[in-house]
Amino acid sequence: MRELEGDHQGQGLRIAVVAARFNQFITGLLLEGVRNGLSTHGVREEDTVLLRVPGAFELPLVAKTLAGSGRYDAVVCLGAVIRGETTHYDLVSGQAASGITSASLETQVPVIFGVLTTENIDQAINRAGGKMGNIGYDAALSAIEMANLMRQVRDLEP
Ligand code: INI
Repeated sequence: MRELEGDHQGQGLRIAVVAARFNQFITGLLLEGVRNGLSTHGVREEDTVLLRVPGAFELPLVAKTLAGSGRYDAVVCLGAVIRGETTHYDLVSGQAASGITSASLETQVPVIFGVLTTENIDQAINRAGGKMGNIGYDAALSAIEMANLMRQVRDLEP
């Protein structure tokens, strides 16, 4: 059976990043992880763009517009929704997740879910460069891998 997999070579890829300002002390750390993941895998600074939105709820609109523009190979969404901090945690995190999924499916461009949804601040810190790694870095690698896989998917013979 033929097997296809995206690699982590980012040379020539154009990547857009959308970052929520809400809980910026966490999303700023996620952004550092994304920058690190992209640059260490060959994505050039001039092939990237960063857009900031108020909160995770606003990520899908900007992500979908970028993905549908035809200018980017992948879009990375960054946010931090912390249950202890909000009564509408489920609403914000659920809408962010379903909106990001729709943005990707409707444009056929990878839109990566780099949104932390945690019970408390400590869990968020642990996943934003702490003992559990940095999901921003992981999101950057997912963006590169998916962009490269989708190129192969589009090139498949009928
Ligand atoms: N936005 C977040 O990104 N994380 C949160 O934890 C959060 N809380 O706690 O409410 C949050 N709310 C703001 C929301 O994303 C929108 O910006 C706001 O509702 C305006 O549409």
